[in-house]
Amino acid sequence: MTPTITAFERSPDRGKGQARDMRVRWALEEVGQPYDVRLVSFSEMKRPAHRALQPFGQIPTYEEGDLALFESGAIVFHIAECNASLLPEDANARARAITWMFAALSTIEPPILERESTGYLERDKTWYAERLLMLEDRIRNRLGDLSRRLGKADWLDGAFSAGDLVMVGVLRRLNGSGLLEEYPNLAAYVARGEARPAFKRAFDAQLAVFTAASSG
Ligand code: GTB
Repeated sequence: MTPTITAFERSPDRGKGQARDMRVRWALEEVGQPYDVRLVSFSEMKRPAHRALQPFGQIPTYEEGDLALFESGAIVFHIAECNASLLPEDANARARAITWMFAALSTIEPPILERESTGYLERDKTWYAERLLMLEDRIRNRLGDLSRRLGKADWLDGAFSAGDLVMVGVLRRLNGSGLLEEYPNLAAYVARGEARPAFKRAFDAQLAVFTAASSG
């Protein structure tokens, strides 16, 4: 059964692949699963029909037969569980790959999101510059630890896994901040992820949505 995901009708990032449907698209491309996309506007996202799928009125969602999921991490996990190739078969290696998905979402992403939201919401405050420096140092703490753990390896734990997919998706949110470039092995890690054919297909698909909306 072909799953249907939701994505922004017009992504605020202008097709840079920062919205979280990108991670889901990438996972689907990695496992070779065709999918449909239902585009939603900001107002549609807040209506009861969409909230029945996503209680917080956000994208992405995932529908497959009777199953409806939200939370990009849970969706990527589901895709990885249903298809070989994104999670190792060995039980311990599989558990470690899942651990990296959680680490990406609950240890690395929060300070990155905090920095982003201060940029949107607190830019006019007298203490903005000071807070930004503090938040960037928090991110550096996490990136430093991650960089040491990755070392010279290509991926976090052996072969590319859903853990890497989610981690690269999270680290990409630093694009344009200059922070990632302070850790050359992490910058190279993200570039390796972005060079994967499945990433490119997913990226192009979400960019095509933005391009079509802009030219229409
Ligand atoms: N924890 C949820 C998940 O992982 O699925 C978070 C989902 C989420 O934040 N969705 C955002 C959304 O629907 C889009 S991805 N926002 C609309 C709303 O809350 O009303 C976050 C996002 C949005 C825009 C950019 N950008 O423009 O760069 C980047 C990321």
